Amino acid sequence: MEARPPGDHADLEALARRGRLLVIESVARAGAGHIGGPLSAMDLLIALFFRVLRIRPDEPGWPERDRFVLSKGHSAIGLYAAMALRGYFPVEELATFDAAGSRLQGHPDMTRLPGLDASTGSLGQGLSVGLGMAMGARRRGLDNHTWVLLGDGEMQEGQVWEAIPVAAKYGLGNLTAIVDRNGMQQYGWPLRLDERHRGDRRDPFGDTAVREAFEAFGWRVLEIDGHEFGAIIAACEDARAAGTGVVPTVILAETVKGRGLSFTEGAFEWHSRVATADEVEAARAELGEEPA
Ligand SMILES: Cc1ncc(C[n+]2csc(CCOP(=O)(O)OP(=O)(O)O)c2C)c(N)n1
Repeated sequence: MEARPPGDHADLEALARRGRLLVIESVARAGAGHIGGPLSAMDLLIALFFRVLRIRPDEPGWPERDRFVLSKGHSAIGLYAAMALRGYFPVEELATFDAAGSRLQGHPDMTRLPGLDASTGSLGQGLSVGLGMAMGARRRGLDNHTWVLLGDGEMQEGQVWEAIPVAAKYGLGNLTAIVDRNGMQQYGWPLRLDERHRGDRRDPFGDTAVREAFEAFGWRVLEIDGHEFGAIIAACEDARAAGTGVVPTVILAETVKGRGLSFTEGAFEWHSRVATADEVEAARAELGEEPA
């Protein structure tokens, strides 16, 4: 195989395209599920599972592994696609997504699928779970890192704002939150994309308020393009390097809801929608069917 120039992430881009198609196909087969959130997070998930997380897919319970919590649990199919591509289980098993008895439930169930560190789906809880993991790792002298992926709509949940100061108080530099900042949530309530709210200081989730709030609570904030693999990996390396310190890191990742397909990008109705047979074909045409 030809060596790739440094900074070239063609392999990750191909994996992300494959992951996005698996999301569309799996949700279509199940007849239910989420699309917009899994697609906005796919580049983050691929970067994490292929470049960042210290994991052993063939030994999912390895005690020294990094911990990963998908706090925005409704994006489970995106996580399953990344895990399957990484070798946790056969890609074919994605065909059981959301079926009765499947290990791949509509929201992640850690009691069923080895490799999941948390059961999630009720928004707002994952950062608290992750901070407990990070605290436990400190107490046991582990040098692993805990990563929590949140939605920007999810940032409205009160429990998130309890976990943020507690993580700083306990000096958990080994904890990193990543916010998938796609600017949309379920029914289209605009966080930032609506001009009426842009720069509006009464909107606590406006352009700069989330950054300032994290900083006020003593976190270090990195802002990146959440679809640019080089930026994602660099930010995560930076966060890991801070792991022995006492300041937790948040990575605010600018993303596009439904990213990767012309007809799902920025479209609220694709938050939770099932592709028709024609739309699945259109997705195959756009994303390509070649194996990653
Ligand atoms: C506590 C709770 N309330 C409501 C829901 C239903 N719900 C699922 S996804 C979602 C919107 C989440 O928006 P965001 O966090 O921005 O996720 P993304 O846009 O990345 O999909 C809502 C309200 C839930 N899962 N949990």
